[in-house]
Amino acid sequence: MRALRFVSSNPGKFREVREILGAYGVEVTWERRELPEPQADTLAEVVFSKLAALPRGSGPYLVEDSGLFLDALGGFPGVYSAYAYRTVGLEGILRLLRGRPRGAVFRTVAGVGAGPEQWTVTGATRGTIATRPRGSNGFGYDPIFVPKGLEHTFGELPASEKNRLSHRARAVRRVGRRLAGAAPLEKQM
Ligand code: ITT
Repeated sequence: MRALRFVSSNPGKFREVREILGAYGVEVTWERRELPEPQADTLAEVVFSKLAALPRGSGPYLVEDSGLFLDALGGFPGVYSAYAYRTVGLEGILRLLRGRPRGAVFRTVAGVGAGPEQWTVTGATRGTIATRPRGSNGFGYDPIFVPKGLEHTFGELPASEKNRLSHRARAVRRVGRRLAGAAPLEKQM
């Protein structure tokens, strides 16, 4: 079995990632910490900064960065989603969207760092923003995000359903497929 150390401050992300990669025979352990996130314009830049902050001597590591991109606001909050969540919160986002089109995309960039080797994959899920928060499953923006084709928010769906459809699941399954097709990742010296 291959193993990855997932570095993130977010327990909800860890639960999802562990479940998804388990299906590929990849065991995920969690290093709970916040990696430095520079001010950056793209999720990929943030992911490469996170990978660069990890010690070379251990790993292999998995990190990811995600964001909610609102059509009506030119993609805001996007890479600033954590900041927007902490400051204006779900209610603030709902206020910003009043009277505006409600389309949105959730995006994830996931990165694997194994010594000198670093690579990223992406995943996205299209949907709409609900008019009020609904459901208490998941975390973050889940109570207001309705994936395309469904009527329920991620907050109302069971974890298994979010893991079938989510931006993170799509990115992390790509990690799983790539690892499954690759030679075992050596523990880096
Ligand atoms: P890290 O330590 O891994 O960076 P974080 O929670 O700071 O964890 P992000 O910067 O990637 O993660 O997340 C940006 C914001 O978007 C943050 O407020 C998250 O709660 C939220 N978010 C990320 N993925 C989400 C998801 O699948 N569903 C709902 N909200 C999500």
